[in-house]
Amino acid sequence: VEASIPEPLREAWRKYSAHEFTNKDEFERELVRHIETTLARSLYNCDDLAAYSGTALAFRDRLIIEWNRTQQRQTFTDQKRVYYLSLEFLMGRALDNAMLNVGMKDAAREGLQDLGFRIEDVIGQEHDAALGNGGLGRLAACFLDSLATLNYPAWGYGLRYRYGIFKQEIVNGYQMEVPDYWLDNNPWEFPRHDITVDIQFYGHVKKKQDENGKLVASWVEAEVVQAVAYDVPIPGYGTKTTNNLRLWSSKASSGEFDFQKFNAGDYESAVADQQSAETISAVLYPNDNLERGKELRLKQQYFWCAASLYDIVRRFKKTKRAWSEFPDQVAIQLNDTHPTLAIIEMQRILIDIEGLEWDEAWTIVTKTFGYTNHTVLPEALEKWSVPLMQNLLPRHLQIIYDINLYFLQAVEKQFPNDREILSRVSIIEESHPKMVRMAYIAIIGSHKVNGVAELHSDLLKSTLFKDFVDIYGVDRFTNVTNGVTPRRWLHQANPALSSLIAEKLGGHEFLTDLTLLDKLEAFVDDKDFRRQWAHIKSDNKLRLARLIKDTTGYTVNPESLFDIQVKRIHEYKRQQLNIFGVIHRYLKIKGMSAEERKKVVPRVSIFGGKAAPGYWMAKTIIHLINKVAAVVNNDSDVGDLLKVIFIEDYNVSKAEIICPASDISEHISTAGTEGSGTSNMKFVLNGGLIIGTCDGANIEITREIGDQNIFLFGNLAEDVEDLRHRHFYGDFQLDPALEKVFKAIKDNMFGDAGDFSALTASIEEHGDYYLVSDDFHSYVTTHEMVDEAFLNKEEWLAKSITSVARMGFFSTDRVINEYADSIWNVEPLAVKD
Ligand code: CGF
Repeated sequence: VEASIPEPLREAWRKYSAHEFTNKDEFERELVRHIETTLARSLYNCDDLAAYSGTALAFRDRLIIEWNRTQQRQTFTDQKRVYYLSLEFLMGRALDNAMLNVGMKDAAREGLQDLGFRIEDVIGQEHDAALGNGGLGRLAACFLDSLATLNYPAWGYGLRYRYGIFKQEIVNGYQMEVPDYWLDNNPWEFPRHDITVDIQFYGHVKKKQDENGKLVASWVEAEVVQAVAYDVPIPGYGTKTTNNLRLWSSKASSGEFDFQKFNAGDYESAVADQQSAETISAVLYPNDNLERGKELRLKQQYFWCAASLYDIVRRFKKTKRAWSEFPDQVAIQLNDTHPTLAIIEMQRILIDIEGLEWDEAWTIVTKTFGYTNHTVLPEALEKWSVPLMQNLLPRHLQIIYDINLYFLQAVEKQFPNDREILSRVSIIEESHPKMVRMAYIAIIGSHKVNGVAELHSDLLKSTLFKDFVDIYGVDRFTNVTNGVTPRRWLHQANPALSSLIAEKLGGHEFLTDLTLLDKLEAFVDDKDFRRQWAHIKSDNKLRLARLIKDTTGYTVNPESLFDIQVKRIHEYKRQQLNIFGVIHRYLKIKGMSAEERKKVVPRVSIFGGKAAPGYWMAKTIIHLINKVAAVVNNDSDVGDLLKVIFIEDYNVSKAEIICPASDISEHISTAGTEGSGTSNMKFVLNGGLIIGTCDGANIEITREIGDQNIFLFGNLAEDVEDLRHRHFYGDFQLDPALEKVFKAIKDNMFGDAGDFSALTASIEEHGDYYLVSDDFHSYVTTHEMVDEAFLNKEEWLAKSITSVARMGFFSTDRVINEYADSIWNVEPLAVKD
């Protein structure tokens, strides 16, 4: 490509090519230029928001220059690329991250100061890009950061929702949902009106003969919606690599509106088509770990898969390689089953459009795809009804039936005397209506399937996907334990700690090789270092105390033990266990003498997280937390000994303030239910200890940091089934301490008991599926150990430092390298300065 452009032309382009600013003065020039020309503001009317926009535009220019170069490099070297398909990318704010990743934050700080602005105020103007629900979406965002930092040729593909996850408001203790329109003032995306794809829905399938007389299927009389690309540059840290996140937006394909209808005076229905097309990418479904089978969701999934695959195939076809080389050039990772239709779409493209034979096509497909499973929760496993699929995607349903037929034939050959296995592993569930099991397609159509923590991957192999292990062998199933990016979750969220570590280790290399943190252990006994470490934690607690004051009005004492649980609200994550524990503590304090109270370790119990709008039990838990807060926080008898805080609208930018401020954080899911968890990693990386169950990545965190540095409690995964079984047959006794908690609730101590009866009944009357009562005793006694340990400040500090020093394993850089080696078979691209 390069050689085809004549040298004089190249020379002229080189001469006038845009350049990045490289110092404070150049940054200021760019900033003022954008404020005056792009934003039409001036010295006299530039507020913080305009300063933010100007700064973001200046940095965006920098990113896009490197983005262009990266894309050219990737095209010219023609190496294998990775495509990460995720319906969620929970990016948070971009400006601070961009400044740090390109290494220009200090220049920006000084430049802004020269012009009369404080960098913190400017950064604080940015709206979070909240295109995700929780862990799965945030993991995808961390992956993008690591892929760019490690110079992998990689693209993310997602949907450009007009509304991200809703904003949560707490009104009278209840969660209210408010739409989050985040696109105003978003300088980080580039609309690509030249990159559009027509996507079909509905219609029917006709068989026709091609020019060679072969019968091929063709999908006809379908409705067409247009996908428009929006590109978001993803800068790596300390590298020139800037990768691309391509988000698709939907639009009516027939132009603005139907002119015939318009001319006939039917203006409303003329724009209706356009509106219905735009609905596809309008809103992120706000469920975490729950699938509901709504048609619009299936439309979203196909729209995004088809547009992304069209793009990937178009790029491949430009190289003029043979189709058999596709898997050598392309690795596609499915983030959960949401993009499973991409497997079917790829097969359709190869057989219906490109004319390949079935087997040849299927070999290419299975070599290309990898599938990551994030959960064993049955309610999260996607199934689509056959009639729905038949109507919306008639050709895809045929292909699914064919895949199933060939697959079941092979299974039958392999297990000739086992009829049962056929119905167990069939893609089609024989229910009313019949359902398509998406996870099975994802397994059958991929060459590797991975879970996200060791326990989770083991459970997949021994329960959910056991039959498939028997069919394909164990090698198809692997584990890649999750991580977090240390750039955002240490360097950006906790700059003081990052500097202190850099000072001790002689530089910031640990940010790209987190295993270097182990050198910190040498300083555990260094008095001065400990003092600074403790000081940073106090400052971070003060910062959180200010956020709490500003958002809830409550004053908390930063000397207290900060006990934090922030994540989606879900019964399996057991915020109910936590709030019952808080009530237990409250009742205990109330019953103490003045003398006994002197020994109580003051505590602030902090909660945050959103409940899916239709998840009534989760909303009840939020309500209870807020009602308990109202009582406890206004009880002068208790004072600072206990405070309860619910932080409204928990999101990525709040997490950046919350994670560095914990003394202890809670990761207390019923054993065997949490895929991995990633906030556990963020908290420990910032020097907080954790209380947790033997679940998800808690187990590997324990292995790395040592069991003396973590507070584990509760039943083990292997005991859960038996306990549930016993409850089911009536063998259940409410824990006596929990009974007292329930009595307080029923006595209307926290408002109308009727509001919480479903919650208490789920435990004492309906089998306690999440084992709250079974774990209650060990939970509260472990909390007593936490209090005890907190009193010994020096010991606590040693635990905190040692834990951070041993967290090297949990970087997404390690995670991405594992995916690259064991699943994608891709190499990083050499980048020269
Ligand atoms: O994915 C989760 C999260 N809730 O989004 N799953 N899903 N679906 C798991 O529950 C977490 O345990 C996991 O850390 C996360 C990312 O793999």
